[in-house]
Amino acid sequence: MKKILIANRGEIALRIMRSIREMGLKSVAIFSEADRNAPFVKYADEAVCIGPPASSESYLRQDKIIEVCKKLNVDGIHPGYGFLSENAGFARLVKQEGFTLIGPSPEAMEIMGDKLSAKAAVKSYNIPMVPGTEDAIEDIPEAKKIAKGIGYPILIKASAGGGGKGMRVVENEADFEEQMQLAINEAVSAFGNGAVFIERYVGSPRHIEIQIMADTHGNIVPLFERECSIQRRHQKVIEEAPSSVLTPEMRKEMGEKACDVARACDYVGAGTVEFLLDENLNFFFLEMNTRLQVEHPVTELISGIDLVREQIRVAEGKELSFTQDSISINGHAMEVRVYAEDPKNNFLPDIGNLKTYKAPIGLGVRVDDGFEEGMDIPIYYDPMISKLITHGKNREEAIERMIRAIDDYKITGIETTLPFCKYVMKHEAFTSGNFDTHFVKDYFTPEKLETELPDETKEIAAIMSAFFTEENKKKNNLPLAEINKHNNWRVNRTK
Ligand code: MV4
Repeated sequence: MKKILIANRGEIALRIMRSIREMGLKSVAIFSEADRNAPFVKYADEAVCIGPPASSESYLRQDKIIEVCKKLNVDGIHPGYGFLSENAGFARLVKQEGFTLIGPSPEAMEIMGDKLSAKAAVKSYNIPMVPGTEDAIEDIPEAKKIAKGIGYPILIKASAGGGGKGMRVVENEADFEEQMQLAINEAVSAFGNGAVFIERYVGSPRHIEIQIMADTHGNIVPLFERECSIQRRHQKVIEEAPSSVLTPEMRKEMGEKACDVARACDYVGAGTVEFLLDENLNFFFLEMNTRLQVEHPVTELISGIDLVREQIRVAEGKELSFTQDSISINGHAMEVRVYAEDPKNNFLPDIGNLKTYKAPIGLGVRVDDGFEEGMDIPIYYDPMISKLITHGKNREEAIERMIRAIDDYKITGIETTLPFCKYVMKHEAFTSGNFDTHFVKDYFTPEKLETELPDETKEIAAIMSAFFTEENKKKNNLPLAEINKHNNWRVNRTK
């Protein structure tokens, strides 16, 4: 491949282009009218505007993307995450038109895109799964019998769902019928597919996922785990690698099972196998994500492997550049997602202008962002501004570095989730490693965030303090040093 089109925007488009450039290849950006001045557009070797701001008229326009590929002699397409990245129809179209999709086959996307078909595909591989039904439930009395057998509480999940959409907890048999009907209705309206199934409800799980890489020569290698339990409404907020609870034995076992899941769908490229971990550290396969994930940088930092470079190599038919024996975990990495959301106001999106934007730098700090100072955050897309990632020799150092980097990150003009992330970094449940997916609900309220005074208020306070110091000095005729002994304004104004 010589030229790759990135069918995405923002930080991930930029991140992909950096690897493309390092490999001596050319990049093509597509962009919407809302992204005309975005850094990823300027960074690309070529860039084409493909439509108005709405995703449905730009980043999701399969026909226009193919048109650009033909016109600019593109060889491969990298879909990033979101948008068309897990769209089997798009993967098929790309192939038909003679281009290479940097990702797995349409068939693998299809199998893993449906939870029941994923379970069926891995059945012969002896993958641990939460006890539940293998098929969609249709008959209510029959389903009630199964639920009773599993034991309440149970969870109803939509087969076409994922990332937590279309899930309902049922506490007892009396609620079953109503909840099942609601789940089916929700699944029909959200996914156009009413298939739902039952699982035992794991009450306090941790979310642990395994990154895998597979090539077309039959090599599949697990690149260790990521711990993603700190999330809010199924939106991950903090991710890290490695997990502080996995033993080397569990890591090996989960890695092997993740490779089996990949094998079950002839997976090629970078993929992620999600597991739930219960209170007793039993793990269960949940689903497989057939794309490069938002949180991939933590894996890159602990493994030293450029996942995008490997994706491109694999798409070219090359072998993975590493083997299981050649890789090991180096230190600890932590990622926080910086959203344009106000944690003091129920995480309401706070899009607007980035009046000040200064990203932190220094040893062990990586920022994957897609904005510059003075830019507007568009209302049309996900409100993620950047990902702040730190690397240290151990977890403690990665956390210390994260707190420093959060303090060094200067953003004004909009509220961000940075203060919330700092709160988590300092919380005992987090630092001890003793937390689950309920962390935010259990430990966070807006009052937990110290209210930082606006800069103008601090300036006024400093001026007033200086003024009265002078006044006092005149009145009392005291030397300034004597007054300042009792006056801490210089110190206090920065608090
Ligand atoms: C579960 C579960 C408890 N028991 N399955 C949510 C996202 C989707 N991938 C699966 N999810 C869950 N499945 C059983 N049988 C709890 C969750 C869950 C969750 C999982 C991972 C991370 C955050 C979560 C938040 C709420 C619920």
